[in-house]
Amino acid sequence: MKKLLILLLCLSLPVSCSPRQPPPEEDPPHFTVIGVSQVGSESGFRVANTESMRSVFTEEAGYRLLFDDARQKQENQIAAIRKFIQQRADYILLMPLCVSGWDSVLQEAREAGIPVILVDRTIETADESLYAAHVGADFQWEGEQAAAWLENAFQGAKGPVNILHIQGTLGSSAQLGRSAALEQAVEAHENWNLLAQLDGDFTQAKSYEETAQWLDSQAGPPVLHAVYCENDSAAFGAIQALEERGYSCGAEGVRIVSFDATRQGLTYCLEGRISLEVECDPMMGPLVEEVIRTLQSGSTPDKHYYTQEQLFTPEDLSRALIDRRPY
Ligand code: GZL
Ligand code: ZN
Repeated sequence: MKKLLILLLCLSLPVSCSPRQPPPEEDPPHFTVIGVSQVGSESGFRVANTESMRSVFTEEAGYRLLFDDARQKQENQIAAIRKFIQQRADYILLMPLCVSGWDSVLQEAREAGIPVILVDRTIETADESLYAAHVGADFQWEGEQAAAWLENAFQGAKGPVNILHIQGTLGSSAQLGRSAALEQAVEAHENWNLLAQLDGDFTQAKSYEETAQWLDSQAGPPVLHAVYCENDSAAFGAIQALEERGYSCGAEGVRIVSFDATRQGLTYCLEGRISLEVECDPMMGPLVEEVIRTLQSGSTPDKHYYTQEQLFTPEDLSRALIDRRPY
């Protein structure tokens, strides 16, 4: 009887009948998920800017990058931000194509508790709390450097200084800043004539097309003293259209000023075809990571982190210097 009782007792005890559980998997590494909404791949600057993000936010460094190329359309950027919210990104990097139309989607990101960092370009909003920080350039400052160089180049010119203006993507903060600087300088010099403002959309193809069409639409070949190109891609397109029509670009001919200072732009400058390059540094990955680290530590980052930039003229350049540059 006693044996029966003991047997019944054993049977009633809870026992694990499955084989021994393996030790709990160490939990998968925690990645910081970064959603990146990039403008597109319209220029050498943009390609380098993307490369800078990819080289900083690697899996080895503990990041998972969700990357979207908006192909120059704001609605694609808005859709990408909504996707990053659904994917519960930890941070969103936005390179905003243009300055307006962001408030509602940035409110959705704020409601989801996801900090947004503006990279490269910035936005116009009444509510600056919609973004944690902006890392990029001061485009008005860049334009003012170019305008000051033109002022110096045409110092004491008695007759008219005829300027052709090839603008970047209309409504982008880069175009607005660089255009405002030129327009203010034209206002300040009564002998400067802004012959035309063409929309080159920051691409070589559109800038070439617009410049060629404008030149061919004039009664005779216009007398040009300077072409203000709002990025290197625009300069390459404008120079191609000008040289095809017999213009010489350089100190003895049409002064071309350009922005970005990509290796190709600096090569044109070394050759003298571009007279002034205003650098626009795309390598913002490390600065953006600094902002993320500040946020992760619970501190409040500065609102603006400006890239440091320099100017180049042919005399400043050598092949070796250009080859050493990262983009
Ligand atoms: C400026 C950037 C501009 C570049 C162009 O920081 O937004 O956009 O100057 C690019 O090359 O298209
Ligand atoms: Zn810049």
